[in-house]
Amino acid sequence: MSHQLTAPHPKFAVVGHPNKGKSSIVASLAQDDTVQISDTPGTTIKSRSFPLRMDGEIIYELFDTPGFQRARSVLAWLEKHDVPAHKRAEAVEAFINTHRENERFSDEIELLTPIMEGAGIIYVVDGSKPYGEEYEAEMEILRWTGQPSMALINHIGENDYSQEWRRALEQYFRIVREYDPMETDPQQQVLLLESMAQLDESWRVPLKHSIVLFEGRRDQKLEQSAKTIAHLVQSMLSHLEQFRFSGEDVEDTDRQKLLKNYQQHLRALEQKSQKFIEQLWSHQHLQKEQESLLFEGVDLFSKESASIFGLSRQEMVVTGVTGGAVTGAGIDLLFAGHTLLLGGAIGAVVGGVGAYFGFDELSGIKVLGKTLGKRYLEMGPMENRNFPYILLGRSLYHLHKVAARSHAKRGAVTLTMDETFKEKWLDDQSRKSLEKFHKRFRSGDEISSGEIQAYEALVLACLKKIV
Ligand SMILES: Nc1nc2c(ncn2[C@@H]2O[C@H](COP(=O)(O)OP(=O)(O)OP(=O)(O)O)[C@@H](O)[C@H]2O)c(=O)[nH]1
Ligand SMILES: [Mg+2]
Repeated sequence: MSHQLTAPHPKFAVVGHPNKGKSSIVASLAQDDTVQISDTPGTTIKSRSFPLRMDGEIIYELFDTPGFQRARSVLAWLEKHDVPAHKRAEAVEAFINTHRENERFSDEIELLTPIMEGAGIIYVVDGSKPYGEEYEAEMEILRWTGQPSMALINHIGENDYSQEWRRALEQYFRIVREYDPMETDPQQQVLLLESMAQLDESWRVPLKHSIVLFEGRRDQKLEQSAKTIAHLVQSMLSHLEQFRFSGEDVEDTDRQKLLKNYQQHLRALEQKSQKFIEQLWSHQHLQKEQESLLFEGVDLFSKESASIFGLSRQEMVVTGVTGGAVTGAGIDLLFAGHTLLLGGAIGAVVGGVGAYFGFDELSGIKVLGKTLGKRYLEMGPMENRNFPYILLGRSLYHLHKVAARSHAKRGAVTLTMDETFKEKWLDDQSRKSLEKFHKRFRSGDEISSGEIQAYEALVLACLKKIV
């Protein structure tokens, strides 16, 4: 019948004991970084729905719920009613109706309500803590609801009690899986969606569909990211900054002002591009918190940035990009075999290196409009040959961090990187291919849309090596 077509989308209530990672799992599955997560038990006090939308359509809906507080009392109430198995769900309904106004059971009412309204159950436990009988009342109550259910073992701490958990959970749940909400491996997500699809016949089709969309959306996000980065490189390299000066002669302060404006403009372009990519990967929260994900203290034009992301002298020679303003390239990678913390340790590691971007090394300065009343100084396009690689390295590094950041992560972003990052995305061949475009971008000539597309494809290929 046609009502099949309008069947409601699958819904899942993520339930369990307080502080076991329920909200973290919701954040990871709904790819939503606004879910409230903290190490204080009882953080979630209201059930909240997180629909996963793709192209305006709700694919599935997850309910974040408070943890059980009085499971034993609830179960005692239910058991007092001593109903046959086919009436147990009605007893749960009766419990909700009877205690709706009762503060004592507000957490249980909150978590049972979406289940009784048709949500499947995802029961979450912490496999790093031993199993205990106190969980049995919770699992028993869930059984009384009669709704399809599965269990997820999360690991918050180091210890591993998953074997005993598995044995206990399998008594109550047909499907028991491990899941790590801090992990962004798309394969893990797909495997879980496949398990969820097994819970109810009518969810199979929509959830299979969601897997296809999910994978397609990841490709879209990668392509969109490559486009954004390609556009960033092109617009930075070709940028012309003008500065109107008033006096007869060009003063040193005018030149400095122009350079400052030029650099500011490029920094702003990079930031805008990063925000766009964060949004694309659903990390709006990073912006709301005014938390800059990256490059705290590692300025676009700093020697640190050049030494981490730029080409070494040897790479410049191999790529044939010597000549022009290459000073920024004069730094070979100085760190080897250790992990760096961006923003902190880098200064210490590369301190003492003299060569880095200076005034003239970005671009020459022209004086325009000599004969007219208005006179301008102009800077650009970018002449520094190493700059596009530094910019690409920074952009890819940022993307790699954003794409790998779980939506369940909260708090400060610790950024560590090692000297192999550049090797991961850049080899001799891709460097040579990229260089042809960089040369075009800094020529100041009109760039055709075909060229831009070809460059985007190159960036996408580099980007796929690191995500
Ligand atoms: N390292 C690690 N920490 C986790 C993991 N899952 C959850 N946590 C942390 O455990 C704490 C509790 O996570 P929440 O997701 O808020 O747990 P909850 O079950 O929703 O808690 P309540 O809402 O209080 O019932 C938070 O500090 C999380 O960051 C995990 O897989 N690994
Ligand atoms: Mg919670």
